[in-house]
Amino acid sequence: MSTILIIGACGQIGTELTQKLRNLYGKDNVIASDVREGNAAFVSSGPFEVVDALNRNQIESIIDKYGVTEVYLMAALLSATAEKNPAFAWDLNMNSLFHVLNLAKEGKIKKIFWPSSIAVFGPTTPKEDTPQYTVMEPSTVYGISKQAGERWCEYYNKVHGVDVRSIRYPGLISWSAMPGGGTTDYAVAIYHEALSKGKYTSFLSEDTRLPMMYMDDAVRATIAIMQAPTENIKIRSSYNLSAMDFTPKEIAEAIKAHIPDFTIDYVPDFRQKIADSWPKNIDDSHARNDWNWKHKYDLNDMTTDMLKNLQSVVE
Ligand code: AKB
Repeated sequence: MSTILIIGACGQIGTELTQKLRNLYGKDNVIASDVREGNAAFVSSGPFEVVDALNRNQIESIIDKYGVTEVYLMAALLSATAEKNPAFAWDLNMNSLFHVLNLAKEGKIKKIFWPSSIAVFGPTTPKEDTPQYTVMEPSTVYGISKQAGERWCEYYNKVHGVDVRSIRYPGLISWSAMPGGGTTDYAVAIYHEALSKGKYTSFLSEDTRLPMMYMDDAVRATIAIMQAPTENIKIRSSYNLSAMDFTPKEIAEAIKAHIPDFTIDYVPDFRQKIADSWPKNIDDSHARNDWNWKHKYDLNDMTTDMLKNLQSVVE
């Protein structure tokens, strides 16, 4: 039986991942942790510890306390925030990874999940159907840290036998927790503001196409790659993963099908340049072949589900 530690459990992915893992493995076998206490309901649904991802001793003492076998390292600074604080982004994104890789190398844990991102690609990468193996010259602080992290994951697997598994997440859309500091965050904010104000000002231009995924699919993929037999995980850097791609104009049209009076305008800011450096859509055939990945949600399914869930939270 696995005992799981989630570092960064109060973030956008961690919130839903923790609940799903607790349903699957039992609440006492899934230890949520974050640098500060999360909301009371979340913290009271199972064990919670305050853990700074940069403090190796703290991580190690929680591993010892609970007999942790698997770590999901979800703490990171995302693309927009990282541009504003490069030194801290590099420190957090790299050194938290080294801590868990080294703990695995020393035999303290058996398996690691570490998230990478479409941000590993850059302006010289082919933008359509971006292949698994291609030119990778990321031009953002976040992308550089994820690209370096991927190289270290593969190195620790090949040289030290560490069982580390990773996905290059596209932009993630969810209703239960807000994202923080990403370039794809507009695709979450737009639903909130469609319901609360009936209008939204996009910080990306109307035709900026990016790869995206509903959180339900992202959490399923994360658990699927961790549960797959070792021999199926043939890529130890990180897997391309894809579900849908759309522009701000297209997501606005999908919302208008439910809220006919909804309006959108466009005032691009510094995040436009980040988005312009990323792919429009992704070829994820390796994930589909190696561990049977299949997405469920397209733009219309996601829009229906997002609006239904957000409305029930507001009511
Ligand atoms: C971001 O926008 O920074 C993230 C990502 C694509 O990794 N959502």
